[in-house]
Amino acid sequence: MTAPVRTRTSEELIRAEEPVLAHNYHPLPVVVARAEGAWVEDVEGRRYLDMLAGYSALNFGHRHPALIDAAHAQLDRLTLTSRAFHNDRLAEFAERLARLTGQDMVLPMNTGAEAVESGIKVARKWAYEVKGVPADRATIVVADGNFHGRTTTVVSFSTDETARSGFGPFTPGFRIVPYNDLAALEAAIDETTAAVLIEPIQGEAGVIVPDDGYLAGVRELTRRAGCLFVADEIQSGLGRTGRTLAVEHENVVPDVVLLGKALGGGIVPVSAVVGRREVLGVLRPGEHGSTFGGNPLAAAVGTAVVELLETGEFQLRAAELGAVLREELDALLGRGVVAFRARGLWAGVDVDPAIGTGREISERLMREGILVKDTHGSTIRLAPPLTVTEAELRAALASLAKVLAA
Ligand code: IF1
Repeated sequence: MTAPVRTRTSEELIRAEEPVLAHNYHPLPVVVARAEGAWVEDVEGRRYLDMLAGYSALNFGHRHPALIDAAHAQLDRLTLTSRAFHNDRLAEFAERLARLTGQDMVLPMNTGAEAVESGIKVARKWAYEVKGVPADRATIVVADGNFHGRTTTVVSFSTDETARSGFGPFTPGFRIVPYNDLAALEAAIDETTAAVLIEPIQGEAGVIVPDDGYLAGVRELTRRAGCLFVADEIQSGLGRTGRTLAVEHENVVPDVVLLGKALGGGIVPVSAVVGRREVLGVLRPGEHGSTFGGNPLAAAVGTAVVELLETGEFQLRAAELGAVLREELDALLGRGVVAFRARGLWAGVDVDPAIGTGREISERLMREGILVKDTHGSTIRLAPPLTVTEAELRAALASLAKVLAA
């Protein structure tokens, strides 16, 4: 890699952001300048093991050669057409993504929040046109503690006051029930219900893995009630949990699956709504769209991502290394770790609050050369690239042990 012209230090760059960059984040004080695989390097050349992987947008690591090659090749040929015209990359992307996820049709979008918005629109339209819900009466049932993005409609049904407060008035038509509670879900569904929208594992809430049988129960309830099961796999999907989709752990096939993050290979934003023909088939020309959705560069990278997942090797790695992660975290129980939840290469770790907040632990880990991100309170989340080696993973957990013991 060629070194960029160095004009400012990390400290100077952090200070330079303050007056010109909206303060909607509070990043760890590390300024990343280069990255490869599971490793990132800051402006001064310090190296860190990336145990966050861009919130799972980097499931295949930084700059995976196959993905970079696909992007380079496409950059040299065609990058954007808009959907006013066809492009020669989109058919293959849709065919292979639908096959990978066991669905019929694909609606390509860009960001996760857009996929969620699109899923909501499609579910509502399906409710009016197929189910026969009276106009403008459709409801969507969601879970307490959800995280589905930042748009005004999506924060309308958030239960996180920080994410919501100050952004009203909100979009109506949502009912919130406790997560992992089938009885509450059943009680909330009625003849106006278009869909149940949930994360198969709640990420932002702290990697909350529902009880065995919950996802199968949601499938059964929605089938019986004649409403859609929409699974937000934007964070849980594409290999992270040891399967292509987290719903596969319960052999569940939702009516609609929302994908994002890793679908763009850590290169470009690529998201998609994938679903049954009966559902996505309700959209007709002009009713929904996006300037960038399905662009040839996104389709080329997305196809290369699907190709990596078609081999099954990343899902297998996530499952095998997930066992290592679980073993290492088990050993920390009572040694600074109060509790943890894990599936595949993804864990939410509750640290003894007496040791520090999640933020403080994250800062101490940063000084040990390990990058993680806190979530609420004293919880940190671990989600390394699926390309991480067992030795790197164990080293990261050894650093966590050291920080917790200090
Ligand atoms: C932020 C968390 C991760 C998601 C699920 C949709 C979206 C997300 C299940 C929207 C996005 C993000 C976005 C980022 C932080 C982040 C996050 F901490 F909030 F929970 F990943 F861990 N569905 N997740 O997790 O996707 O529009 O961002 O592409 O908003 O600060 P997006």
